[in-house]
Amino acid sequence: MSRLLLGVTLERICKAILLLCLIHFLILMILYFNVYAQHLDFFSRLGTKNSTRPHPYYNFSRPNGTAPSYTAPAGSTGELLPPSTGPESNQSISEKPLPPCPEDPPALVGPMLIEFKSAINLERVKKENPDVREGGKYIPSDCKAKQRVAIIIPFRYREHHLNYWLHYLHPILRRQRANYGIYIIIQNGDDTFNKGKLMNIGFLEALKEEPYDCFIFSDIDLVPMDDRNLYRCYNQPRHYITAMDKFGFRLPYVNYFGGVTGLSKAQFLKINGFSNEFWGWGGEDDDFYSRVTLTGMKVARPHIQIGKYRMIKHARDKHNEDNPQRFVKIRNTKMTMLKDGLNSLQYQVINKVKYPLYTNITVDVGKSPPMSAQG
Ligand code: UD2
Ligand code: MN
Repeated sequence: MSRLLLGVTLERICKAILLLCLIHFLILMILYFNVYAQHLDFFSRLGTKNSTRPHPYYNFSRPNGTAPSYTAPAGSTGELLPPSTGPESNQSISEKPLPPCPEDPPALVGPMLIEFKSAINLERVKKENPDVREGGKYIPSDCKAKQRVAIIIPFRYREHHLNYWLHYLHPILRRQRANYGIYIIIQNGDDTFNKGKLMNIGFLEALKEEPYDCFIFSDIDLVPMDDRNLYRCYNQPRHYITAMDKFGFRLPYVNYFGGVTGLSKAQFLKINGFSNEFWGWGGEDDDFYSRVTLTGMKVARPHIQIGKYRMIKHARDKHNEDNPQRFVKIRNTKMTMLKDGLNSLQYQVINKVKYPLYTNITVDVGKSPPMSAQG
């Protein structure tokens, strides 16, 4: 009897152990499948992430340059890649070759409304052009511009005009995908203004900063009315103005070369720059035109629909009176141009300040010689 009892007890213990083993096995199986399922989920999520959400610098990391174009977030102008924010993005941009900027930039809008009545706030202009760097420099981040363009502006006491110029020109130049820098060359003191000298100084000083290929010399009071008027240099010196409101949307004479002109570095060197000897208003632009034609070059202009300009109305400035010597001087360009220009330029830089939207260079150009010595 006691043996039978012992046998039954042993059998129960064995069953209990078996049951425990079974339960243990089941628990292990459940745990195992749970963990495996999580892994599956993790990998599947990883896979989905990779295929639907591009890496922030995805555009730059494709080897064959066929990256899908960046779509700007709603509400933005849709024209630019986001500005670089840190070393990582800079590195990504600089390491990968960018495609060349298009000949016809797609963001251009064509004819624009230009007016000089609204008040301009430069802080707002800066906010609206966040990718313009210190000193008024801009480099397109989504393509490589063929030319580096220095814009040289002769200046004294025209802050009001400068604000309009910056307000209109920065967005235009950015849409044009230009790689550019803005140089405001200020004549120090109240002596007679010398625009030609300021242009020559701008050329040399800009070249000290960057290896510019193209130089655009612009009055501060001139704004293009169509952004298809590309601020670039061509195989001939360029006059960007084909029609101006000041002249009833015509030009005063066919050889007129004032206002906004552009020459490559080689073209400007070939003509020995501007004359340094035109003190006061007038003539330096006609002399400049003669330099171009006397060296066998021709001036080209854009189509009349594209080359329209507005000039801010203004009175003649003090210390920039008519230069009575100009008529004699412009007859002698052929004789004077080889010894009067970049190769005879004398000046001193008084200071250079880099503002967010432009670089200011204040210079001493010397004094005009007495009238009797000017002939
Ligand atoms: C015409 C020409 C200009 C030049 C000038 C004669 C046009 C559109 N432009 O302009 O290129 O040939 O005649 O010298 O026809 N400036 C100052 N402060 C001054 C004086 C001049 O900043 O006190 C600068 C400023 O950039 C100005 C430029 O020099 O836009 C030309 O002077 P202007 O505007 O008085 O001459 P304007 O309009 O007759
Ligand atoms: Mn003017």
